[in-house]
Amino acid sequence: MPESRETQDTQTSETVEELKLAAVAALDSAESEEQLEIWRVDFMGRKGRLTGLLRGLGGLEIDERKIVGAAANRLRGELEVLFEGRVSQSRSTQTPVGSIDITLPGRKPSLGGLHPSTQVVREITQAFNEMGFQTVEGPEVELEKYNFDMLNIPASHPARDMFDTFWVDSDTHDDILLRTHTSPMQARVMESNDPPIRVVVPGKCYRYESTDATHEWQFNQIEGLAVDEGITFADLKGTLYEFARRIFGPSQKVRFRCDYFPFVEPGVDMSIEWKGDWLEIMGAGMVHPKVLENAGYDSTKYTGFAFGMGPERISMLRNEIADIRHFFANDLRFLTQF
Ligand code: YSA
Repeated sequence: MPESRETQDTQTSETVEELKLAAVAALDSAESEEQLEIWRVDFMGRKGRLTGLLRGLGGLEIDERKIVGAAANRLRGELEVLFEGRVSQSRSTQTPVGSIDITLPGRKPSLGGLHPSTQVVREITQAFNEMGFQTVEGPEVELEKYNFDMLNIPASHPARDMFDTFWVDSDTHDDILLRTHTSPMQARVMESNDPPIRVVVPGKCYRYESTDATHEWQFNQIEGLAVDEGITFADLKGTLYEFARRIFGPSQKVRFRCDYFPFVEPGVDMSIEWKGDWLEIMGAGMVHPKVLENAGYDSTKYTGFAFGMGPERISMLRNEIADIRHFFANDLRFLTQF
């Protein structure tokens, strides 16, 4: 009868359930491999409690036998998994003295490495350090004043269009942005130091622009600034020739062409000869007198030169990397090649 079978099913599956509760509790309290083995024999062994339950199935009606048998077999599977888990947990947490196999060969621990951007940034800054430039760093979240105004780029200046800027939402300020270049550090360094100045400034920059093989929305730049009495354009060229020699090799040809940046006068870009072509690697020039004056320097007494380059682009040239987006895609197949 349906009613009595239902009652019987409930009773027998409760028995499986009771066994499950007892087995799980006993497994939880087993504290050593010996106790785990005792548990295995008690519950899963040939004369264990689960085997006893399965043997008792013979006395049940065929329908009941099917139901309880299926539940008991499911329980066997579950208990086997739990047991294996506890055994491997116990082996991984306990390394009893004497159980170490000293004949096993040593394994090399896997070490991380420096990101390719970090590598090229360090190489370039070190080259300038050896030429007497000190490395300084500055904020990536910057004030409009330093990123633009103090660099002779007032709000109305069309040169602001050169920089696609990420502005930072703030209830109290509308003048905070992610720096579009490392040049704001020219103003910050001059504002808080007297000449002579010779610094290089590596760091991340951000531009709200579409990405392609040579443009990322985040990238590094390395800024350079030298200010002193009597600094001329010859010092700029000599320093950058020496940089190219150190980074690209002794016979590297370079080319300077006129370029425009509001914070220099005159302004140039520098290209290197690469596989029969000229490739631009940085902007540079003599620091504009207004930029010197904005920082409180006497522009009749002091002159200076400055430059800004993209280290990822330089790494791309030297390592034949076709797409700048590899640098920040976080793919180990790329990163581990450096
Ligand atoms: C110019 C004169 C100075 O006296 C000092 C600095 C400068 C450079 C100026 N601040 C500037 O940012 N110029 S730039 O827009 O031409 O960028 C300089 C370098 O940064 C580029 O040559 C390029 O190597 C890199 N760069 C610019 N936008 C990039 C980028 N790299 C990757 N992705 C981008 N979206």
